[in-house]
Amino acid sequence: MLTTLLVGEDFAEAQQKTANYDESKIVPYTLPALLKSSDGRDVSTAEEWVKARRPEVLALFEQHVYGRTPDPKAWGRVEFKVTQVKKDALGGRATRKLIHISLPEHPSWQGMEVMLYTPNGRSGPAPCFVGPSFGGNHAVSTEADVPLSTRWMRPSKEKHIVDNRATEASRGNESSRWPLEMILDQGFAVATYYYGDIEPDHADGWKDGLRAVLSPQGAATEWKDGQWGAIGAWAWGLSRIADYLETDADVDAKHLAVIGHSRLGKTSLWAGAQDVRFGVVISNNSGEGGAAIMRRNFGETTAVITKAFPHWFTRTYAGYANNEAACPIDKHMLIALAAPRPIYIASAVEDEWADPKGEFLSGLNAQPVYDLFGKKGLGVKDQPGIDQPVGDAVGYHVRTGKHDVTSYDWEQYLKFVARHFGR
Ligand code: GTR
Repeated sequence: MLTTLLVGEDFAEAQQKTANYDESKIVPYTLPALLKSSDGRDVSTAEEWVKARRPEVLALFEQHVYGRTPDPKAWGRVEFKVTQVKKDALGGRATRKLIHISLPEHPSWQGMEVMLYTPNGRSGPAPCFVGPSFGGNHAVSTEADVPLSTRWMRPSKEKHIVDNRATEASRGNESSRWPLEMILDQGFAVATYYYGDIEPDHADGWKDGLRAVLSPQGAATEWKDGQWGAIGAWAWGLSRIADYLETDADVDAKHLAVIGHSRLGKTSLWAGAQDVRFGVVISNNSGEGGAAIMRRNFGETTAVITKAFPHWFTRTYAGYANNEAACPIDKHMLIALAAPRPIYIASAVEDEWADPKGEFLSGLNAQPVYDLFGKKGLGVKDQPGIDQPVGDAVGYHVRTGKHDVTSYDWEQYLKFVARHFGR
Protein backbone atom coordinates (compact mmCIF):
# COMPACT_ATOMS: atom_id res chain seq x y z
CA MET A 1 0.00 0.00 0.00
CA LEU A 2 1.44 3.37 -0.94
CA THR A 3 0.91 6.07 1.63
CA THR A 4 2.45 9.47 1.97
CA LEU A 5 3.42 9.91 5.57
CA LEU A 6 2.19 12.91 7.45
CA VAL A 7 5.36 14.19 9.06
CA GLY A 8 7.14 17.29 10.34
CA GLU A 9 5.47 20.54 9.47
CA ASP A 10 2.47 18.86 7.89
CA PHE A 11 1.79 17.03 11.15
CA ALA A 12 2.22 20.23 13.17
CA GLU A 13 -0.19 21.96 10.80
CA ALA A 14 -2.74 19.18 11.31
CA GLN A 15 -2.38 19.73 15.06
CA GLN A 16 -2.46 23.49 15.09
CA LYS A 17 -4.48 24.66 12.10
CA THR A 18 -6.67 22.01 10.56
CA ALA A 19 -7.87 20.13 13.65
CA ASN A 20 -11.22 21.04 15.14
CA TYR A 21 -11.16 22.19 18.77
CA ASP A 22 -14.67 23.59 18.83
CA GLU A 23 -17.29 21.48 20.61
CA SER A 24 -20.10 23.16 18.66
CA LYS A 25 -18.59 21.81 15.42
CA ILE A 26 -18.81 18.18 16.41
CA VAL A 27 -20.70 16.37 13.68
CA PRO A 28 -23.54 14.33 15.25
CA TYR A 29 -22.81 10.61 15.38
CA THR A 30 -24.31 7.36 16.64
CA LEU A 31 -22.17 4.90 18.54
CA PRO A 32 -22.31 1.23 17.53
CA ALA A 33 -24.46 -0.79 19.91
CA LEU A 34 -22.47 -2.55 22.61
CA LEU A 35 -25.13 -5.00 23.65
CA LYS A 36 -26.37 -6.28 20.32
CA SER A 37 -24.66 -9.31 18.89
CA SER A 38 -23.82 -9.62 15.20
CA ASP A 39 -26.91 -11.76 14.63
CA GLY A 40 -29.10 -8.99 16.04
CA ARG A 41 -29.77 -10.52 19.45
CA ASP A 42 -29.86 -8.38 22.57
CA VAL A 43 -27.22 -9.20 25.14
CA SER A 44 -28.78 -8.96 28.56
CA THR A 45 -26.67 -11.00 30.99
CA ALA A 46 -23.05 -11.02 32.07
CA GLU A 47 -22.80 -14.58 30.88
CA GLU A 48 -23.97 -13.68 27.36
CA TRP A 49 -21.44 -10.87 27.32
CA VAL A 50 -18.56 -13.09 28.41
CA LYS A 51 -19.43 -16.09 26.25
CA ALA A 52 -20.78 -14.50 23.09
CA ARG A 53 -20.56 -10.75 22.71
CA ARG A 54 -17.16 -10.07 24.25
CA PRO A 55 -15.34 -12.47 21.88
CA GLU A 56 -17.15 -10.77 18.98
CA VAL A 57 -16.10 -7.30 20.10
CA LEU A 58 -12.51 -8.45 20.62
CA ALA A 59 -12.49 -9.93 17.11
CA LEU A 60 -13.84 -6.63 15.72
CA PHE A 61 -10.91 -4.76 17.29
CA GLU A 62 -8.54 -7.31 15.77
CA GLN A 63 -10.04 -7.04 12.33
CA HIS A 64 -10.57 -3.29 12.19
CA VAL A 65 -8.13 -1.59 14.55
CA TYR A 66 -5.08 -3.33 16.00
CA GLY A 67 -4.87 -6.66 14.17
CA ARG A 68 -4.64 -10.21 15.47
CA THR A 69 -1.86 -11.26 17.78
CA PRO A 70 -0.34 -14.43 16.28
CA ASP A 71 -1.07 -17.75 17.87
CA PRO A 72 1.46 -18.79 20.59
CA LYS A 73 2.59 -21.59 18.26
CA ALA A 74 4.10 -18.90 16.04
CA TRP A 75 6.52 -17.77 18.73
CA GLY A 76 7.04 -21.00 20.66
CA ARG A 77 8.91 -21.18 23.94
CA VAL A 78 9.51 -18.00 25.94
CA GLU A 79 12.74 -17.91 27.95
CA PHE A 80 13.47 -15.76 31.00
CA LYS A 81 16.98 -15.06 32.23
CA VAL A 82 17.51 -12.97 35.33
CA THR A 83 20.70 -11.13 34.41
CA GLN A 84 21.11 -8.83 37.41
CA VAL A 85 19.78 -8.58 40.96
CA LYS A 86 20.51 -5.54 43.10
CA LYS A 87 19.11 -5.91 46.59
CA ASP A 88 19.76 -2.38 47.78
CA ALA A 89 18.40 -0.37 44.89
CA LEU A 90 17.02 3.15 45.34
CA GLY A 91 18.72 3.69 48.68
CA GLY A 92 17.72 0.25 49.99
CA ARG A 93 13.98 0.59 49.51
CA ALA A 94 13.83 -1.86 46.62
CA THR A 95 15.29 -4.85 44.87
CA ARG A 96 16.00 -4.27 41.21
CA LYS A 97 16.11 -7.17 38.79
CA LEU A 98 16.89 -7.18 35.12
CA ILE A 99 15.32 -9.98 33.12
CA HIS A 100 16.11 -10.87 29.54
CA ILE A 101 13.09 -12.34 27.76
CA SER A 102 13.77 -14.14 24.51
CA LEU A 103 12.33 -16.63 22.05
CA PRO A 104 14.81 -19.50 21.65
CA GLU A 105 13.10 -20.63 18.46
CA HIS A 106 13.58 -17.15 16.97
CA PRO A 107 17.15 -16.14 17.81
CA SER A 108 17.14 -13.32 15.26
CA TRP A 109 14.94 -11.36 17.67
CA GLN A 110 17.23 -9.71 20.19
CA GLY A 111 14.71 -10.13 22.97
CA MET A 112 13.52 -7.64 25.55
CA GLU A 113 15.15 -6.26 28.69
CA VAL A 114 12.71 -6.02 31.58
CA MET A 115 13.48 -3.94 34.65
CA LEU A 116 11.60 -4.95 37.80
CA TYR A 117 11.64 -3.06 41.09
CA THR A 118 10.06 -4.77 44.09
CA PRO A 119 9.72 -3.05 47.46
CA ASN A 120 11.98 -4.37 50.24
CA GLY A 121 10.75 -5.20 53.72
CA ARG A 122 7.24 -6.25 52.73
CA SER A 123 5.26 -9.08 54.24
CA GLY A 124 4.29 -10.87 51.02
CA PRO A 125 4.54 -10.69 47.24
CA ALA A 126 3.86 -7.21 45.86
CA PRO A 127 1.12 -6.19 43.41
CA CYS A 128 2.77 -4.78 40.32
CA PHE A 129 2.38 -2.04 37.71
CA VAL A 130 3.42 -3.20 34.26
CA GLY A 131 4.09 -0.67 31.51
CA PRO A 132 6.29 0.09 28.52
CA SER A 133 8.62 3.07 28.35
CA PHE A 134 9.47 5.46 25.52
CA GLY A 135 13.12 5.80 26.45
CA GLY A 136 14.36 2.53 27.96
CA ASN A 137 15.08 1.32 31.48
CA HIS A 138 17.93 3.81 31.91
CA ALA A 139 15.47 6.61 31.15
CA VAL A 140 12.86 5.39 33.65
CA SER A 141 15.41 5.03 36.46
CA THR A 142 17.95 7.58 37.64
CA GLU A 143 20.25 4.84 38.96
CA ALA A 144 23.55 5.11 37.12
CA ASP A 145 24.17 1.35 37.04
CA VAL A 146 21.10 0.53 34.94
CA PRO A 147 22.50 -0.57 31.55
CA LEU A 148 21.95 1.92 28.73
CA SER A 149 19.66 0.55 26.05
CA THR A 150 21.59 -0.10 22.84
CA ARG A 151 18.50 -0.22 20.63
CA TRP A 152 17.26 2.19 17.99
CA MET A 153 15.57 5.30 19.44
CA ARG A 154 13.59 8.08 17.86
CA PRO A 155 15.73 11.17 17.25
CA SER A 156 15.54 13.65 20.15
CA LYS A 157 17.95 16.43 21.04
CA GLU A 158 16.24 17.01 24.32
CA LYS A 159 16.68 13.35 25.33
CA HIS A 160 20.28 13.29 24.10
CA ILE A 161 19.68 10.63 21.48
CA VAL A 162 22.63 10.68 19.10
CA ASP A 163 22.51 8.73 15.81
CA ASN A 164 19.36 7.02 17.04
CA ARG A 165 21.09 5.69 20.15
CA ALA A 166 20.84 6.64 23.82
CA THR A 167 23.85 8.29 25.45
CA GLU A 168 24.94 8.68 29.09
CA ALA A 169 23.12 12.02 29.10
CA SER A 170 19.86 10.22 28.30
CA ARG A 171 19.71 8.68 31.77
CA GLY A 172 16.63 9.52 33.78
CA ASN A 173 14.92 11.47 31.00
CA GLU A 174 11.62 9.68 31.66
CA SER A 175 11.92 9.47 35.43
CA SER A 176 9.36 12.19 36.14
CA ARG A 177 6.81 9.90 34.50
CA TRP A 178 7.79 6.97 36.75
CA PRO A 179 7.88 8.18 40.39
CA LEU A 180 9.48 4.92 41.53
CA GLU A 181 9.98 5.90 45.17
CA MET A 182 6.36 6.94 45.57
CA ILE A 183 5.10 3.72 43.98
CA LEU A 184 7.45 1.44 45.93
CA ASP A 185 6.80 3.20 49.23
CA GLN A 186 3.15 2.27 48.84
CA GLY A 187 4.03 -1.40 48.51
CA PHE A 188 3.78 -1.76 44.74
CA ALA A 189 6.31 -3.26 42.35
CA VAL A 190 7.01 -1.85 38.88
CA ALA A 191 7.96 -3.81 35.77
CA THR A 192 8.87 -2.02 32.57
CA TYR A 193 10.57 -2.48 29.19
CA TYR A 194 11.59 -0.32 26.27
CA TYR A 195 8.95 -0.57 23.55
CA GLY A 196 11.66 -0.40 20.87
CA ASP A 197 12.93 -3.79 22.07
CA ILE A 198 9.93 -5.17 20.21
CA GLU A 199 9.79 -2.82 17.26
CA PRO A 200 11.44 0.52 16.44
CA ASP A 201 8.70 3.14 16.28
CA HIS A 202 8.71 4.29 12.67
CA ALA A 203 6.86 3.19 9.56
CA ASP A 204 9.51 0.65 8.50
CA GLY A 205 10.52 -0.29 12.04
CA TRP A 206 8.78 -3.65 11.85
CA LYS A 207 11.44 -4.87 9.42
CA ASP A 208 13.92 -4.78 12.30
CA GLY A 209 11.51 -6.06 14.90
CA LEU A 210 9.50 -8.96 16.19
CA ARG A 211 6.79 -8.70 13.56
CA ALA A 212 9.21 -9.49 10.75
CA VAL A 213 10.83 -12.24 12.81
CA LEU A 214 7.50 -13.97 13.38
CA SER A 215 6.23 -13.49 9.84
CA PRO A 216 7.08 -16.28 7.36
CA GLN A 217 7.89 -13.62 4.73
CA GLY A 218 10.14 -11.65 7.10
CA ALA A 219 10.99 -8.14 5.91
CA ALA A 220 9.21 -8.86 2.62
CA THR A 221 5.84 -9.17 4.37
CA GLU A 222 2.93 -7.33 2.84
CA TRP A 223 0.65 -6.62 5.74
CA LYS A 224 -2.96 -7.55 5.21
CA ASP A 225 -6.19 -6.43 6.81
CA GLY A 226 -6.48 -7.95 10.25
CA GLN A 227 -2.76 -8.66 10.72
CA TRP A 228 -1.12 -7.03 13.69
CA GLY A 229 0.45 -3.60 13.85
CA ALA A 230 3.07 -2.17 16.19
CA ILE A 231 0.60 -1.48 19.01
CA GLY A 232 -0.32 -5.17 18.95
CA ALA A 233 3.35 -6.14 19.06
CA TRP A 234 4.13 -3.75 21.94
CA ALA A 235 1.11 -5.14 23.82
CA TRP A 236 2.45 -8.65 23.22
CA GLY A 237 5.57 -7.58 25.14
CA LEU A 238 3.44 -6.63 28.15
CA SER A 239 1.87 -10.07 28.19
CA ARG A 240 5.31 -11.70 28.10
CA ILE A 241 6.23 -9.65 31.17
CA ALA A 242 3.09 -11.03 32.84
CA ASP A 243 4.34 -14.54 31.91
CA TYR A 244 7.62 -13.81 33.68
CA LEU A 245 5.98 -12.22 36.71
CA GLU A 246 3.96 -15.38 37.24
CA THR A 247 7.29 -17.09 37.92
CA ASP A 248 8.70 -14.47 40.32
CA ALA A 249 7.92 -15.08 44.01
CA ASP A 250 8.44 -11.40 44.88
CA VAL A 251 5.44 -10.40 42.77
CA ASP A 252 1.76 -11.09 43.32
CA ALA A 253 0.93 -11.92 39.70
CA LYS A 254 -2.77 -12.12 40.55
CA HIS A 255 -2.64 -8.36 41.04
CA LEU A 256 -1.15 -6.73 37.96
CA ALA A 257 -2.10 -3.28 36.68
CA VAL A 258 -1.17 -2.45 33.10
CA ILE A 259 -0.34 1.19 32.42
CA GLY A 260 0.77 3.31 29.48
CA HIS A 261 0.92 6.88 28.26
CA SER A 262 -0.20 8.21 24.88
CA ARG A 263 0.71 5.72 22.10
CA LEU A 264 1.69 3.41 24.94
CA GLY A 265 -1.68 4.13 26.57
CA LYS A 266 -3.28 2.77 23.39
CA THR A 267 -0.96 -0.20 23.88
CA SER A 268 -1.98 -0.65 27.51
CA LEU A 269 -5.69 -0.62 26.59
CA TRP A 270 -5.14 -3.25 23.91
CA ALA A 271 -3.00 -5.39 26.24
CA GLY A 272 -5.69 -5.18 28.91
CA ALA A 273 -8.42 -6.08 26.41
CA GLN A 274 -6.61 -9.23 25.30
CA ASP A 275 -5.01 -10.39 28.53
CA VAL A 276 -7.29 -10.67 31.55
CA ARG A 277 -4.31 -11.28 33.84
CA PHE A 278 -4.12 -7.50 33.97
CA GLY A 279 -6.56 -6.92 36.81
CA VAL A 280 -6.61 -3.14 36.37
CA VAL A 281 -6.12 -1.25 33.10
CA ILE A 282 -4.84 2.33 33.01
CA SER A 283 -4.89 4.65 30.03
CA ASN A 284 -2.96 7.90 30.44
CA ASN A 285 -3.77 10.47 27.73
CA SER A 286 -4.21 7.70 25.14
CA GLY A 287 -6.38 9.83 22.82
CA GLU A 288 -7.13 8.93 19.22
CA GLY A 289 -6.61 5.26 18.52
CA GLY A 290 -6.88 4.76 22.31
CA ALA A 291 -9.68 5.80 24.64
CA ALA A 292 -11.08 8.74 22.61
CA ILE A 293 -14.31 8.21 20.68
CA MET A 294 -13.20 8.00 17.04
CA ARG A 295 -16.49 9.38 15.68
CA ARG A 296 -15.85 12.75 17.36
CA ASN A 297 -14.11 15.13 15.02
CA PHE A 298 -12.13 16.81 17.79
CA GLY A 299 -8.35 17.01 17.93
CA GLU A 300 -6.57 14.12 16.22
CA THR A 301 -8.64 12.17 13.70
CA THR A 302 -8.50 8.72 12.14
CA ALA A 303 -7.27 10.34 8.91
CA VAL A 304 -4.36 12.06 10.63
CA ILE A 305 -3.27 9.21 12.87
CA THR A 306 -3.33 6.59 10.13
CA LYS A 307 -1.29 8.85 7.85
CA ALA A 308 1.24 9.83 10.49
CA PHE A 309 1.55 6.42 12.16
CA PRO A 310 0.26 3.78 9.71
CA HIS A 311 2.41 1.10 11.35
CA TRP A 312 0.59 1.32 14.70
CA PHE A 313 -2.61 -0.30 13.41
CA THR A 314 -3.81 -3.09 11.18
CA ARG A 315 -4.22 -1.97 7.59
CA THR A 316 -8.03 -1.98 7.75
CA TYR A 317 -8.08 0.98 10.16
CA ALA A 318 -6.89 3.53 7.58
CA GLY A 319 -10.03 2.76 5.58
CA TYR A 320 -12.06 4.58 8.23
CA ALA A 321 -10.34 7.89 7.63
CA ASN A 322 -13.17 10.42 7.11
CA ASN A 323 -15.44 7.39 7.14
CA GLU A 324 -15.70 6.63 10.87
CA ALA A 325 -19.41 5.84 10.74
CA ALA A 326 -18.61 2.72 8.70
CA CYS A 327 -16.39 1.30 11.44
CA PRO A 328 -18.22 -1.38 13.45
CA ILE A 329 -16.49 -0.37 16.68
CA ASP A 330 -15.91 2.76 18.68
CA LYS A 331 -13.79 3.14 21.76
CA HIS A 332 -16.47 2.68 24.40
CA MET A 333 -16.27 -0.94 23.24
CA LEU A 334 -12.54 -1.04 23.97
CA ILE A 335 -13.19 0.19 27.50
CA ALA A 336 -15.96 -2.40 27.87
CA LEU A 337 -13.49 -5.16 27.02
CA ALA A 338 -11.89 -4.48 30.40
CA ALA A 339 -15.14 -5.19 32.26
CA PRO A 340 -15.74 -6.28 34.91
CA ARG A 341 -12.15 -5.36 35.76
CA PRO A 342 -11.56 -1.78 36.87
CA ILE A 343 -10.22 0.66 34.31
CA TYR A 344 -8.89 4.19 34.74
CA ILE A 345 -8.93 6.78 31.95
CA ALA A 346 -6.94 9.96 32.47
CA SER A 347 -6.93 13.15 30.41
CA ALA A 348 -5.12 16.47 30.65
CA VAL A 349 -6.94 19.72 30.02
CA GLU A 350 -4.29 21.16 27.70
CA ASP A 351 -4.05 17.90 25.78
CA GLU A 352 -6.83 18.80 23.40
CA TRP A 353 -5.18 16.82 20.60
CA ALA A 354 -6.19 13.67 22.58
CA ASP A 355 -9.79 14.89 23.00
CA PRO A 356 -10.30 14.72 26.79
CA LYS A 357 -14.07 14.77 26.46
CA GLY A 358 -13.97 11.96 23.92
CA GLU A 359 -11.87 9.94 26.39
CA PHE A 360 -14.45 10.55 29.12
CA LEU A 361 -17.34 9.62 26.83
CA SER A 362 -15.93 6.20 26.04
CA GLY A 363 -15.81 5.46 29.78
CA LEU A 364 -19.38 6.68 30.14
CA ASN A 365 -20.68 4.65 27.22
CA ALA A 366 -19.05 1.45 28.49
CA GLN A 367 -21.45 1.52 31.45
CA PRO A 368 -24.04 -0.92 29.98
CA VAL A 369 -21.45 -3.70 30.21
CA TYR A 370 -20.45 -2.78 33.78
CA ASP A 371 -24.20 -2.80 34.57
CA LEU A 372 -24.39 -6.43 33.48
CA PHE A 373 -21.90 -7.20 36.26
CA GLY A 374 -23.71 -4.97 38.76
CA LYS A 375 -20.77 -2.55 38.84
CA LYS A 376 -20.91 1.18 39.13
CA GLY A 377 -18.64 2.76 36.55
CA LEU A 378 -18.00 6.50 36.46
CA GLY A 379 -20.97 7.35 38.68
CA VAL A 380 -21.45 10.69 36.88
CA LYS A 381 -23.01 11.64 33.55
CA ASP A 382 -20.99 14.76 32.82
CA GLN A 383 -17.27 15.18 32.47
CA PRO A 384 -16.03 16.34 35.89
CA GLY A 385 -14.16 19.59 36.47
CA ILE A 386 -10.39 19.88 36.35
CA ASP A 387 -8.55 17.87 39.03
CA GLN A 388 -11.74 16.24 40.29
CA PRO A 389 -11.28 12.49 39.95
CA VAL A 390 -14.46 10.41 39.76
CA GLY A 391 -15.49 6.83 39.41
CA ASP A 392 -15.79 3.42 40.90
CA ALA A 393 -15.04 0.55 38.51
CA VAL A 394 -14.32 3.14 35.79
CA GLY A 395 -12.07 5.93 37.07
CA TYR A 396 -11.55 9.23 35.28
CA HIS A 397 -9.88 12.57 35.76
CA VAL A 398 -8.88 15.51 33.66
CA ARG A 399 -5.93 17.20 35.30
CA THR A 400 -4.38 20.61 34.97
CA GLY A 401 -1.61 20.78 32.40
CA LYS A 402 -0.28 19.16 29.29
CA HIS A 403 0.13 15.79 27.60
CA ASP A 404 2.31 13.98 30.15
CA VAL A 405 2.32 11.62 33.13
CA THR A 406 2.67 13.50 36.39
CA SER A 407 2.75 12.64 40.07
CA TYR A 408 -0.86 13.85 40.24
CA ASP A 409 -1.79 11.10 37.76
CA TRP A 410 0.13 8.52 39.78
CA GLU A 411 -1.50 9.60 43.05
CA GLN A 412 -4.88 8.79 41.50
CA TYR A 413 -3.69 5.48 40.03
CA LEU A 414 -2.17 4.38 43.32
CA LYS A 415 -5.40 5.12 45.19
CA PHE A 416 -7.51 3.44 42.52
CA VAL A 417 -5.38 0.33 42.30
CA ALA A 418 -4.98 0.04 46.10
CA ARG A 419 -8.74 0.26 46.48
CA HIS A 420 -9.46 -2.40 43.87
CA PHE A 421 -6.67 -4.71 44.90
CA GLY A 422 -7.79 -4.43 48.53
CA ARG A 423 -4.54 -2.90 49.84
C1 GTR B 1 1.20 12.03 18.83
C2 GTR B 1 0.07 11.23 18.27
C3 GTR B 1 -0.82 10.81 19.40
C4 GTR B 1 -0.06 10.29 20.59
C5 GTR B 1 1.29 10.94 20.81
C6 GTR B 1 2.29 10.20 21.69
O1 GTR B 1 2.06 12.55 17.91
O2 GTR B 1 -0.61 12.02 17.36
O3 GTR B 1 -1.78 9.90 18.93
O4 GTR B 1 0.08 8.92 20.54
O5 GTR B 1 1.95 11.16 19.64
O6 GTR B 1 2.36 8.99 21.70
O7 GTR B 1 3.07 10.89 22.34
